[in-house]
Amino acid sequence: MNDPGYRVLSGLFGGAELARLGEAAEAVQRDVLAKAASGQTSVQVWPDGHRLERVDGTTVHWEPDAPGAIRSLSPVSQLHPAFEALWTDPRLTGPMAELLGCGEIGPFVSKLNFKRAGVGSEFAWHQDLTFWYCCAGPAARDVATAMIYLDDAGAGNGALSVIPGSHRDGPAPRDHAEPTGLLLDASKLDAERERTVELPAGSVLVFPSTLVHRSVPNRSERDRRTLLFCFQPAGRPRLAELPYREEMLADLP
Ligand SMILES: O=C(O)CCC(=O)C(=O)O
Repeated sequence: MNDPGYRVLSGLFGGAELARLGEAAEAVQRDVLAKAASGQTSVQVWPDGHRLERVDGTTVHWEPDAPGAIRSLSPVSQLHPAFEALWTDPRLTGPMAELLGCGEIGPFVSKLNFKRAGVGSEFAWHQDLTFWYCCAGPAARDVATAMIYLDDAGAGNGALSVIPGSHRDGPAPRDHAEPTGLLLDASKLDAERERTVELPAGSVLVFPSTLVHRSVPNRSERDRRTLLFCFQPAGRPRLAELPYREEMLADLP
C-alpha cells in the first residue's frame, strides 16, 4: 500500500488533560500580549508584510489582517510546563521515533498556531523543510512534526490539507515570484490529490518535513488551535541555536 506520509493518532488527549492544554494556550497568549504591550520588544517585517515580534524568548507572528490577534508563537514549549512535558511524553515520542526511524529523539522547535475564529489566516502550500533548511541544512529532512489538535478541525475552520505521498518526492519547486521565497509553486503541485484532514480535538497528526501541506483561512465561528512539536534525532541543536543563512535557499528548487 502507498505510504501517504502522515499518520493520525486518534484520541491521544482528552477530558481534563485536553482542557488543561487549552487553558495553557490561553494563559500563554495573555502573558505574551501583556509583555508585547510593554514595548520592550523587537519587530521584524517580512517581505510579505507579515509582522514578527520577539517577546520574552518567543516570536509572535501577528495575524496580517487582524491587528492585535496572534497567528502563532514559536518556540512555545518553554512558556508553560504542560507544554514542556510533551517533549518526553511517550504517547508522542514513541510514534515520532518510529517515523524518524531512530532510537532516541529530541526537540527541534515547538509552535502554537491559534487560527482563531473569523481571523485565522491562510498557510499557503509549503513544506516545513524549506523554512528550516536555511538553519539546519540537509538535517532539516530528519525533522518531523506532531500536530496536537486543541479544537475540532474541519473544512469550515481551516483544517490542514495535505498532498498524500508528496514527502517521497523530496523538495518541491518553490514559487520564485513570491516575496519570501519559502512557499511552493502551486501550479507545479498535483493539487487534485489534496486531502483535507478533518480531526476531532485530542487527535495528533504526525508528518515529515517534506510533506506538502496548507490550510485555508478560518472564516468560521470556531477556533482551530493546534500545538506543533517538531522532533529530530537526539543530540542535534535546536532551531533557535542555529544561525539563519538565507543564501542556503538557493540549494532548493
Ligand atoms: O496550522 C496550520 O494550518 C498550518 C501549520 C503549518 O503548516 C505551519 O505552522 O507551518
